[in-house]
Amino acid sequence: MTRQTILITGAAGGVGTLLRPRLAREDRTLRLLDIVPAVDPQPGEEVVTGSVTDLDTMVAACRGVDTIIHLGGQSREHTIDNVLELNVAGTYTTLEAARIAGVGTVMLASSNHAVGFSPREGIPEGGLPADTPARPDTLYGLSKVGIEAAGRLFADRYGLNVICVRIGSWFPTPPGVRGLATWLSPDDGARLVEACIAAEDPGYRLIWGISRNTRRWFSLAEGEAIGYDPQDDAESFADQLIEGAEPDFINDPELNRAGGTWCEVELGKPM
Ligand code: 15L
Repeated sequence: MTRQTILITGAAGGVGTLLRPRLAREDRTLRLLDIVPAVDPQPGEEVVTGSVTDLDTMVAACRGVDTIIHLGGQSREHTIDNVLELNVAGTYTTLEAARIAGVGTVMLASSNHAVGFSPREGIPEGGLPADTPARPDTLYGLSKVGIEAAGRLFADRYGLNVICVRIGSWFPTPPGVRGLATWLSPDDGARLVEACIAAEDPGYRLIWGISRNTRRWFSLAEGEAIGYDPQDDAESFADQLIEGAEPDFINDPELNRAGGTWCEVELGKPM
């Protein structure tokens, strides 16, 4: 088998740090790009320091790359200038570099906050579809809609394979009761990335990035269609997370919209 090269942007962040050991393979190079150097590089890892907004840096980083896992950018609510620059322009630059360098597939980290105002009420059996129309809850969510649109543009114009993952809550453990529905475990996150790497000519896709949570209300079908088979369930944390009455995912406004409390935060105020 020929050696694979995977470029991870935002590799020094929380998700990149969870992914690195889980994606390590003898026949694979992980190229780790971030504005600060990724710590403690292991055999098979290459460290690149630079910004996803710089085209020259990105074209150089994309050389010989099979798949890009694009995590780099702003991960919280921030000013409009900040999220447009880091997320929309940063993703455009990453896609343009992928095109120039002939990269096969780009996985884009979108977010549940691109559709954060979607209500739990009235969703079809099987869950909220992964291609639910944009309903951003924040400027951050708006920038994630822009990321998805940038991916669509490059797929339609140039035939680039682009998989946008509307990530739920990708953390070591579910963050609070909402996480019982939205959690993406570290191991399932790696399974999802492996499915994106293995997908042959997927074209443009939107999928949800969550685990097989008992209380999920987001569809897994679109992820399963590219081979994602999540094994973890936030339910194993339910006893720790639920204090008192059972949570009401149908009526509680903190739980029954995809974005949870992000629907109420002050727009443009850095978190
Ligand atoms: C996101 O998109 C954020 O990047 C992350 O920090 C979490 O807040 C996550 O969504 C979530 O909704 O739990």
